[in-house]
Amino acid sequence: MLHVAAVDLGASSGRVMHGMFDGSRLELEERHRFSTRPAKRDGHLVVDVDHLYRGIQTGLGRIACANPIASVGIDSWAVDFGLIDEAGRLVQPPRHYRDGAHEAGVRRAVQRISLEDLFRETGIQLLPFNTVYQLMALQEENESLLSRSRLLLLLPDLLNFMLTGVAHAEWTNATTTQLVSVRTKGWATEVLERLGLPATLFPEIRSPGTLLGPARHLVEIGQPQVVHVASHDTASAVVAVPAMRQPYLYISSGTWSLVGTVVPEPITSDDALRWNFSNEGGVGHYRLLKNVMGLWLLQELEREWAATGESVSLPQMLQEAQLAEPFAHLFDPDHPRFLHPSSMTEAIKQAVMEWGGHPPEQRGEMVRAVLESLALKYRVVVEEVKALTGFHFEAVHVVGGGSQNPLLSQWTADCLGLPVIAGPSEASAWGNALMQLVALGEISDLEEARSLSRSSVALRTYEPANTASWEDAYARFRERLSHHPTLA
Ligand code: ADP
Ligand code: LRH
Repeated sequence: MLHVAAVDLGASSGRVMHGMFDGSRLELEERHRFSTRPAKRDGHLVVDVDHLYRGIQTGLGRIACANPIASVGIDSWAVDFGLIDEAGRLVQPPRHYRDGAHEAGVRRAVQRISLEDLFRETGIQLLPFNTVYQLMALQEENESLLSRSRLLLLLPDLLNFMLTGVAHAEWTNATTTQLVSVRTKGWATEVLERLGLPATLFPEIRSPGTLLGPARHLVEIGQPQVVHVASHDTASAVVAVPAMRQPYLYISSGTWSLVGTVVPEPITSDDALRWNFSNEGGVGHYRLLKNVMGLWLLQELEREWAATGESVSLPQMLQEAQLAEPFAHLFDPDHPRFLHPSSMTEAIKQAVMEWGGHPPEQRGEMVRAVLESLALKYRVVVEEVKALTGFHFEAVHVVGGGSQNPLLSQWTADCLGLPVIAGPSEASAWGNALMQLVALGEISDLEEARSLSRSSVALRTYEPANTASWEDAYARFRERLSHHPTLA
């Protein structure tokens, strides 16, 4: 039996999964889970790197006490990074992408390069927290910060560096910086120059599925090999999509919902620019997708209710939502106000009212509003994906924690008029473990990985029903979107 450790740092929780491969079947079991929510320092939201590192050590220790770990792979949410000085230390705690300070970076960037040029060169959608804008904001705040920095390491690269002492940039996550060229597939040097960002900050890019080196700082657990997996969590999730054939449609459903397909080459057409699509690097493909705000909306509502003593379980929330009136409080879940509102409850009410609706008051109404609006927004994005690619889809694969939400899965099927194939719920960890097997030479390629994921995970199918009323709601949703367009 081969034992691997898949560390998946999702935007709400981090988990260390124990992968067990017997040559034909892969099993994954959770050994440790910890929060990845940002900390607050000096008025900013920051990534608590020490907390993440300790969580990783604890999880690895739990696997290693019973089994020798052959390899470790780390994936995480995209775009966030640490700046390292000459001594290999962080120059300051990495900012978290939900920190409000990045907006200034967008303004600074567009003074130097047009958003259109940036998109055509990188193929990445405008999200105000992309690494490029975070860097521009830091540069504006503190001119000396970048000159004191020797290297920029995205979060998984930073943690790999802490384990091994080796500094690389893994390809899939590097593309989310909006600083990798779709033409050369290396760092976009002309863009860096126009933005005044030092090219020396950016380490050599390495492909997923390659060995990085031994975890020399983990002597107590035998210094396992560290592998470059697809270190962007969404890229790892796409590796594990259990699709039988191309083209396939997926929704990676967690804190965010990433809705898209895979394409052999980036699509940077006028429509892709207008609709704000991304072409993120994948394993042997590009991931043509768009960010939808996702279950973050629900997570924040849960948190706010719990803070007022109204603690309620997810199944109960879903039951209440099912009893609420359909399509009564629709809104665009991608309005920038939802990125980090002081009150999610108030932000949703405001958005519903701006669309001419009555604000939801009851918990069930609120949850129903969120889930229906997400399903309708998925449909908007799916129609755009179809228009961009000319692809025809027969089903949609929903992976990630959200694939365990039966109501959202059913409504997604109803709204898209397509069967939803739900699972795996820990897709990023699966993709992570599978790429370790590729790097170790245990399996040969992505196709084999995909069929291993198909045969090892229980999937659930939701057939579309009630499509006529969803069709109606979609027409109304589109009309309101066109009257109240929001960026992205
Ligand atoms: P991330 O990787 O971004 O941290 P996950 O993929 O773990 O997120 O998804 C977390 C979300 O999945 C939760 O916020 C919750 O809405 C949903 N989820 C997780 N478990 C369940 C469950 N058993 N039933 C319904 N929804 C669930
Ligand atoms: C999902 C994700 C997504 C990014 C966001 C910052 O966890 O990686 O793909 O856009 O986090």
